[in-house]
Amino acid sequence: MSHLSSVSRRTFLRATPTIIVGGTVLAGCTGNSSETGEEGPADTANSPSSGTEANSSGTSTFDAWLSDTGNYSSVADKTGASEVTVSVGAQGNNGAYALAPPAIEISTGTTVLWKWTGKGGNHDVVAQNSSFESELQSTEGATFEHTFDDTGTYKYYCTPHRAMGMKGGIVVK
Ligand SMILES: [Cu+2]
Repeated sequence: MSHLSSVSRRTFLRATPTIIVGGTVLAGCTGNSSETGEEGPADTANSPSSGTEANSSGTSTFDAWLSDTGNYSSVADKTGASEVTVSVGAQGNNGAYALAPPAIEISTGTTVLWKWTGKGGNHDVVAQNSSFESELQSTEGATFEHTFDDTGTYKYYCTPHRAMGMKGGIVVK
């Protein structure tokens, strides 16, 4: 808030340079602006788009597949766990139309347990390569599981909400 007001005040002073009334106030203003950095509209600084390079392996694998998946930012490292739970019907994609976490990295032999939240209507989880496919379910607490014995990359989606971005990815190492 103070950030925004200092920016707009700065713009105001810049736009109307004749109104330099209080010399001390202006000095304080200038000090602030050099601290926070001079250029650019404030809103671009809050863009969540970057930061995908932090995860060295796996992350870029799903950048295209999950480009319209609202709650995807990186691949969650779940390697070493014998079972990993993914929420089906989690909040995201403008409703309860998300998988959470949407992208995970697991070890071979890991069982993924999808657990329905009961929200967002009917969901299923269907692998693009047909290696697994659940029923359409809507009941809270309903589950589906699949054990991944082979390494590889698995892309999957929810049939009714695929176009809304309800998609997921699993890397098996
Ligand atoms: Cu769905």
